[in-house]
Amino acid sequence: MSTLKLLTPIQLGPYELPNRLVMAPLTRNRASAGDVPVELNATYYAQRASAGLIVTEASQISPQGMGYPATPGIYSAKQIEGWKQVTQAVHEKGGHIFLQLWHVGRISHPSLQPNGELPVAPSAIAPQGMASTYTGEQPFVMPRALELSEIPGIVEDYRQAAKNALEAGFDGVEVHGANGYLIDQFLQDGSNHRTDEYGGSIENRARFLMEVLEAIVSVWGSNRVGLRLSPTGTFNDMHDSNPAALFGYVVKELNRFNLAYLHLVEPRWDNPEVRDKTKDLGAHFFRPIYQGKIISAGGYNRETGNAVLEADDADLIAYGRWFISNPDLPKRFELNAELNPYDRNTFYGGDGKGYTDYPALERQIA
Ligand code: 8OZ
Repeated sequence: MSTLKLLTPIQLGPYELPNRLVMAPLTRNRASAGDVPVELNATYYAQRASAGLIVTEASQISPQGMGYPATPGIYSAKQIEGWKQVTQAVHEKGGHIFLQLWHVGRISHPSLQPNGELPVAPSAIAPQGMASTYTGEQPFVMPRALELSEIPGIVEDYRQAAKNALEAGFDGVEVHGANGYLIDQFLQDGSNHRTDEYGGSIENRARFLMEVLEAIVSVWGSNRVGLRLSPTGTFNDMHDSNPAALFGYVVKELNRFNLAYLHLVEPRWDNPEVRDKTKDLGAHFFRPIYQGKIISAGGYNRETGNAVLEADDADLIAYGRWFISNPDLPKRFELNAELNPYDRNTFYGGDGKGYTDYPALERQIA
């Protein structure tokens, strides 16, 4: 029998999870027209219900929050109905599933926005790089800086999306504060040059996140709400003049919420150069600052993930690509079985190929 700490139970908020493997939030671009989840998506998530916790793919809280083709939303009645199939299918298999709430901010494109409008952001600063659209990649455009008077409306969109998630039968929600999307754009001074109470000081830049958390906690209570941050991430052209001070402050502030967890995107362990330069901002750095549970994500395998738990730097480990290709990942870790390789060509968009057709062990042995 395996003695992997990864496979020991853990209490997360009100839930007793059977293991410490989290299925990471993974954008797969397979929602149907109207950005509605369908049966195929329910099958995919249900196949992975043996994860201690599933965090869904990022799901836009409003039409304005969308930034990629065929990502699901959580603002319309049809989307709520679509998600119900997903939560029911996962619960029938005994799993737990949180919905990730998303607003992409400037990481969008007029072709994905209502009435072809400009994407919105804290400041009119265009990210370097390309947007993903229905007609392929196109350069990011200059976003429109949000008026001060618009910000409460976006906080309300988060609140309503949180209510919708409750109605759809989720076990909790995760706020996407990572990877260069709207919340991260407010946090980091490379993308936030505002001069009002949402810009300038660290406290001001963190205000939007705190207001979003308060709104969502008012719906769910604190212990079924998680937050994802990426303090060292550079994806989507993110940078900050003092990330240690910024994220140190933010994480300390989180203690007043008693959230279900803090989910940290680590610098990639398979890139030692990056890790060495930034090691002070991984889970190890935040462990003494944060009083709640920590999920660590970042290119882990069975051994490296378990080692983080053994070192007590985190409580759970999120796996992305390995959960794509191995629906029964906890079982495979238990048996130390071989893993199915993943096919990057089918990560984003398409049908069941590379989505619901990765075999579980039983099917391979049978
Ligand atoms: C990869 C492709 C599209 C979106 C993220 C939601 O980085 C994403 C994402 C990742 O968090």
